[in-house]
Amino acid sequence: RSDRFGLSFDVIHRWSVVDRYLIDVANRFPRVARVVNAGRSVEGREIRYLRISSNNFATRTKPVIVIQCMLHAREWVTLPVALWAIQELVINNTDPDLVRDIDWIILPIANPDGYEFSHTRTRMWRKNRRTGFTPSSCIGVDLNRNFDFIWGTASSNNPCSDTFHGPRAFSEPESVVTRNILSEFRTRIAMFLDVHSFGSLILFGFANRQVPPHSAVLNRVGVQMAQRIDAVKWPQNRDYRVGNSAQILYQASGVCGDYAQVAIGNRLSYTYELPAHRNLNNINGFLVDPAFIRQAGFETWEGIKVAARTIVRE
Ligand code: ING
Ligand code: ZN
Repeated sequence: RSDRFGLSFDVIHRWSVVDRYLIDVANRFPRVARVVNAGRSVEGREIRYLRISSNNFATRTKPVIVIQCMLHAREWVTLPVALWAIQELVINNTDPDLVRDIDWIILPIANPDGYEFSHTRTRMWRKNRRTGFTPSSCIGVDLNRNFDFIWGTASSNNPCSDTFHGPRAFSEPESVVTRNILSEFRTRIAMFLDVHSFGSLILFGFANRQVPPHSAVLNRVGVQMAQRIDAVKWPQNRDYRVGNSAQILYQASGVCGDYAQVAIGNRLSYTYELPAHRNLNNINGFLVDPAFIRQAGFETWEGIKVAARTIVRE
């Protein structure tokens, strides 16, 4: 039995623990889960993701849903979203229809170097750990400005900036991993989710204020997800807001979700901003309340399931 198999939701696990877990899941559930070695980070960590499918993606007409977390190092609360999805789909098999009708790709830690640096040195690190921008001694590219969608127009060319877009689009191996997932499955991807924090937002394209042709559909499914999360969320957290990223947050360029929106051709691409840490002192929103880890996994998955079933139905 698999009763005690799985990662706990009382702490935010380190990269090496999660990495080993992906391999263990694939070994233990070989009929539904496979691990893919997708490439190496700047510092040489293997970036792995899980493919979850009832028949190893063989049904070419089956929709694919991609869940990507931790593109930004300090956004630790996004990790339990990936781990909760793996738990429900693979270990508990809570909703067999979701594995029967959909193929899943789950990338829990898209930026492993930055994530580890955020654990060991600088908690508020955001970027990857690219070096070599001489004469600047600053480190790191903002991976969510490094994608090839209006790259370099609303981001920084200063390596010291937290939104440094890198020397060119897709200069970073971590963003290339995501590009490769998108180019492998293209329009078979019915929904792409890039999970960030914080702000309780569900954002869609485009970050230059232009809206995709099917923005009414993006908005409708986004609102469905938001309403479900709001129904089960902690009462002290804000309601989710849904909308165009530039309109309800700020303008940006080279963002992953926008590149994905084009790559998957008028299907569903969202950037989630999970809730901020909230307590009476109103401390930094990137910090994680340990009591919220399980809830973050649970409530976000509730939202994702609503969209997944809408995709299957429509
Ligand atoms: N926020 C996103 C960022 O990359 C975002 C917000 C996403 C803006 C998509 C525009 C488009 O800045 C965080 N927290 O990273
Ligand atoms: Zn982010």
